Amino acid sequence: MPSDNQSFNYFLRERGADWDVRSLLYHIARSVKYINFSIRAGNTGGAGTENASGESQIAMDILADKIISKELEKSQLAKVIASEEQDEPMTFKSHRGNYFVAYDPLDGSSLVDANLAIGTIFGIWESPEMVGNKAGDGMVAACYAVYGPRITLTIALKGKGCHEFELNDVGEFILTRADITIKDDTTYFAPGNLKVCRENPKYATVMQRWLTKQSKLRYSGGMVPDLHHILSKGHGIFTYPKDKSQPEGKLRLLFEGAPFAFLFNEANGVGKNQAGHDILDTIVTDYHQNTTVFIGSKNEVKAVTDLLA
Ligand code: P6P
Repeated sequence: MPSDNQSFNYFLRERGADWDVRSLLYHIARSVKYINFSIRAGNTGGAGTENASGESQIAMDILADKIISKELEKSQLAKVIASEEQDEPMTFKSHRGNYFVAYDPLDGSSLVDANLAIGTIFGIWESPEMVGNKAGDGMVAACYAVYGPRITLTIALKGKGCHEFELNDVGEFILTRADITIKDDTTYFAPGNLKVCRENPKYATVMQRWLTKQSKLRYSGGMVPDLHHILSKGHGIFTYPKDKSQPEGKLRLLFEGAPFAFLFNEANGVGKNQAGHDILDTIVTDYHQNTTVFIGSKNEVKAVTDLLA
């Protein structure tokens, strides 16, 4: 159990996190606080624009993106940053650090007008040379925020586990769960892209498996709270297969798949694609490339990707 009131910074120092990574995470935590305020005060209306993936943006997508890019600029440690909401990465030549940070500023933002939980996702790599390498090469940390009844920030550091912090009433992130571990089997499922059952009977077989097992459905349409549910309960599976209109899948490799695969690997879970390969072994060809996503309890992910093979 974590000791009382262990602050974000104290915990990272105690776990021996690299100073620069701690500093980047400090700025990320600050951006999460500002985004949280903007969600509670901001308008949920559309911005009339689209992001690089052709998804319509709401005003908060753009505000969250600005908040994060400003904080990462202040850190002086990110040489290149890439946002799901921007076509091209941003380079800061004068920065002393050489890190690459990819982020999804407000994942599931279309759910905010329904007052459902949404989130922000970050991946941190030690250098900006990404194209041609595996998505997991040089990845040093990943984290995500959930804006729900509680504001949580869950982080994973390479080889140092996966840990949850909660924003308290004086604006500090305090440790709530250290060394989160995912069990190998599960009775929860979060099935994305259900329309695939019609074009791929094997996906229908997967649904039948879960109904036969009398597993419990836990799916909100927001990847961040849906995956946080798995880390919170200690077991589960989240699936998002490809379909004819999205042959590489819908979710983005650098902004969603790789950060969550990294987090779940650090929590003894797995993050695979539909072929059953580790998402982190995917070769990066484009900042906005897509991936299929099968994340959670390792035995369940294996059973499901075997059924889809
Ligand atoms: P669908 C949200 O737009 C998102 O990118 C993920 O957060 C979520 O898992 C997925 O799309 C939901 O997709 O097809 O169910 O709307």
